[in-house]
Amino acid sequence: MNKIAPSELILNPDGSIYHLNLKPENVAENIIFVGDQNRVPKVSKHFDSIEFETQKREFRTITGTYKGTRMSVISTGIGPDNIDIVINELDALFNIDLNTKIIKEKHTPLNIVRIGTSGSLQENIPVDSFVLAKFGLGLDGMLHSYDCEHILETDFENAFIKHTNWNSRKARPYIVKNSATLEEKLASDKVYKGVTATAVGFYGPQGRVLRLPIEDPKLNSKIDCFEYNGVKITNLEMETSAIYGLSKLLGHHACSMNAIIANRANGTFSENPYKPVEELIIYTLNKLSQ
Ligand code: R1P
Repeated sequence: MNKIAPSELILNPDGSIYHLNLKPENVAENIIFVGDQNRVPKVSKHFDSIEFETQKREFRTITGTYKGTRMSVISTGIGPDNIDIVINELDALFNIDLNTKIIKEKHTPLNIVRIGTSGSLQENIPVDSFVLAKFGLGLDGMLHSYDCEHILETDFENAFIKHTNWNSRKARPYIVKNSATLEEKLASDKVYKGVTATAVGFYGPQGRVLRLPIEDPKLNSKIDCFEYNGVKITNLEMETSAIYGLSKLLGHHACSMNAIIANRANGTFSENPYKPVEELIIYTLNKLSQ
């Protein structure tokens, strides 16, 4: 059995994992991801009880129970690069023995649900609504660092690349499906379903122009009208594809829930963006605990 070197799986002096500052006993198998560290207590304030809390950099964790179900809520910060850290370290806490640094024989699958904010790309998906991502469309390239071909929706990707005339100097878009089990748990007629596109930045990579011209000013409108087997690209944010990709590769279940706070198609922004986020938190916690 291969022992992982200390330089590859780094622990803090107290034995906790390097960035997340967590030990295995500090985390539940049901995990909620939020981007913003200040959103963590907005989730945990609904818990029946809290057993653990820590923070290092942007990674804040609170673990407790909600209606009797043990849950952890963790802030990931912004972007797919942070997701690489968070998911690898969470997986290590459950599936690698941190003392021997050997991969455990018994695999523990995690349930990972993101509660995020996002911009709608479709006129008919208004601000303050919820979108569940059936697929994550990665425009960020992060997953290509892993051996990942076997989990990708290649025909779907090729159709997207052709439709957008994707510039080959940018990372190849990748598409990964969510967990059908979590989708079934979290869906209802209150929630739109679609494809969540994940960008590697907030401005140029999402088509926003301030002072810099962008590589393809028509990209967002090409994305808007793309359709594959009846599924449209509904919204744009910065984490979902990386969560779906790494979760699938590591044998975990993932589903991303988006509170739509902006509509990029008609230029509107929520009058009170905290309201749909709060409503999505309550909605998701209730669905998860059922
Ligand atoms: C950008 O402002 C951030 O907000 C969105 C994007 O994905 C990105 O992380 O999500 P969160 O509100 O969950 O961070």
